[in-house]
Amino acid sequence: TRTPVNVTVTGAAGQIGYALLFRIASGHLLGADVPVKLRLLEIPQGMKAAEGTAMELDDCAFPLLKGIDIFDDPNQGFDGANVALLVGARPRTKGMERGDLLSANGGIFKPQGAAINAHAADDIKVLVVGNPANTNALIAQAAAPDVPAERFTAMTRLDHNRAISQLAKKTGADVTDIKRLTIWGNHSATQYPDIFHAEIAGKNAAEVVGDEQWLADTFIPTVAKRGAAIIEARGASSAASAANAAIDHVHTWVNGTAAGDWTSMGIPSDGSYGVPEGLISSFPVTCKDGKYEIVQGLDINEFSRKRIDASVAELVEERDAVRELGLI
Ligand code: NAX
Repeated sequence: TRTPVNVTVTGAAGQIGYALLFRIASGHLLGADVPVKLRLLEIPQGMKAAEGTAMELDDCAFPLLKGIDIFDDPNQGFDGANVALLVGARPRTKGMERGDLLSANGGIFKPQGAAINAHAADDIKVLVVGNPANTNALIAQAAAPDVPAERFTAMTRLDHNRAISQLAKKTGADVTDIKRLTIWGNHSATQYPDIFHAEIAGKNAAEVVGDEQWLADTFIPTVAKRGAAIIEARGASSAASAANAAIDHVHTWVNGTAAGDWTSMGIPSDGSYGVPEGLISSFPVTCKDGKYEIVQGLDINEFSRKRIDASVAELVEERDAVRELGLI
């Protein structure tokens, strides 16, 4: 029998948390043979609702779930964590300036990074879901100097999955026929979903589509603004699809990408593709044995170059702003 893996989830009482926890407990995060212990981290006002969710988790009698603990202290919440999903964040409210948003989130992600540094297991892997995800990941990482920087990642898998689905709809292909799609840059409206290296049933996706106008005017904005469209339709932001993407991100990181395919993850740049070193930006990556590598050698055309550069410029601005606020 395997030792249970400790999975910490912040924002456990929120809507993504509610969609996420049951799938972690049923084995979708790490595998059908991997027992897990859940550590739920909330703020004091969220504790009671988190307890209610824990009661429901109990009521599922999940064979793989070996324990649930609930905390409002990050030092306890991250104690012994092997995987940390940082979902809880401060949303942007009406009239909030970007600086206010960044400093409110700094107040969450800086202490959480410090708690991870001090208390998490040596093999800790961190996924930041809470927005602004890339920059929150940068803040947490900067507060955890003893943890290898590459263990801090930000979620662009929802964007990746959205792009696959839109492309499948456009071309009549099955989602499983689509490979090698890439989200570049920031998880924001400036993100760039790139199909120039993607394949549909082995054929180049851009050639199958054959319509640059559709790419520029429909595909890219539909993917980039999908979050807003969901809010408009549902009256609440994406939750089950975001939880699903978080499951996919960690599952792929731990268990690997399929041969001939890759995925998109927000990861610290090593300078590849002209993205300044240290920025947490989305790249095409392959995963193997619990590690990821940036796919190298892709030819970046002019259409792609200017869009990648624009999203990366936004990441630079966010980094400079949090630097100025003393958060990194
Ligand atoms: P909710 O507001 O439903 O839940 C957030 C939960 O976090 C609340 O229960 C709150 O009490 C808790 N929380 C706040 N501060 C905390 C702290 N310091 N420690 C622990 N818990 C804390 O939001 P939800 O819809 O679940 O969304 C969570 C985050 O995901 C938001 O920041 C949202 O913007 C972000 N998203 C990111 C996506 C991505 O693709 N990267 C997509 C979906 C989603 O919009």
